[in-house]
Amino acid sequence: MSKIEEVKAMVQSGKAKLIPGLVQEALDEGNEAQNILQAMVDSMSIVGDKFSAGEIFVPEMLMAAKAMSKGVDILKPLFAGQSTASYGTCVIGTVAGDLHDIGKNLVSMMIESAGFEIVNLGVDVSAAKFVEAVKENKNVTLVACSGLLTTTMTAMKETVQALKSSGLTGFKVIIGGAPVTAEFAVSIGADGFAPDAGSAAVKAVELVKG
Ligand code: B1M
Repeated sequence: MSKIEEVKAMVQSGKAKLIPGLVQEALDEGNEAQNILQAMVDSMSIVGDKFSAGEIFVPEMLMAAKAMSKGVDILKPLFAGQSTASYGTCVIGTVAGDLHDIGKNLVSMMIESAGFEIVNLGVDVSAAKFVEAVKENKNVTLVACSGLLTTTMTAMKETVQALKSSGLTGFKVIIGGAPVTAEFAVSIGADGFAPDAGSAAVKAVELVKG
């Protein structure tokens, strides 16, 4: 089994302690950080499918998530600081009621590497907290909202509405996450949508540049 396949298998089985070493070994073998990341993303979709099929339960899903986060920690410095541009501050969070943060953290990492300062509000972030963060931080040019649950799409709508009716200006709102579509983004008044972390960074720059 190649190192990258080992990373994939160990993320799936939630072996968090083994992951940093394996990811480092995969890098040392000459694998691209992007390919290692993709292997871990693929693992999480397999985990999701097994959860849907009733083969695994929430604790296993949580362990796989912890394992992937450990792997992302090793890869993060390799994605950092690739841009010399400065596009202001991006406030990012997962919307109220939603605890999923791996995708949000990847989006944050890619937006940061595109040239934004990041204020990461974490998970289960209320609409009011997003608005407060725009008020409290300097030069906020972008607000990024992530959501993974169909049930929290209403929280995303409330967040976008709260931001747009706050009277605050100078920033754009981008949304994304597995159940989110471009049509949904338009329907709730968001300025942009992206299907994955890489395209979120591209869209972020496009929105802020105008
Ligand atoms: Co949850 N969960 N989960 N879960 N979980 C999903 C999302 C699910 C699809 C699994 C399934 O049923 N197949 C399902 C949602 C179904 C739905 O609503 N449509 C689900 C469910 C049901 C639940 C619970 C309700 C389970 C329960 O308790 N019975 C519960 C809800 C808890 C809550 O949030 N209130 C729950 C809990 C959890 C854990 C806590 C155990 C854990 C999360 C831990 C963590 O994040 N720290 C977890 C996990 C790990 C998953 C799966 C398996 C993996 C998610 C993940 O990290 N994917 C997931 C199944 C799946 O995704 N196939 C599942 C990898 C990540 C890189 O991808 O997050 O999609 P993703 O991010 C992508 C894109 O979506 C996009 O870019 C990212 C990278 O390219 N993106 C953006 C994300 N945010 C963006 C923002 C943008 C732009 C793009 O702009 C701002």
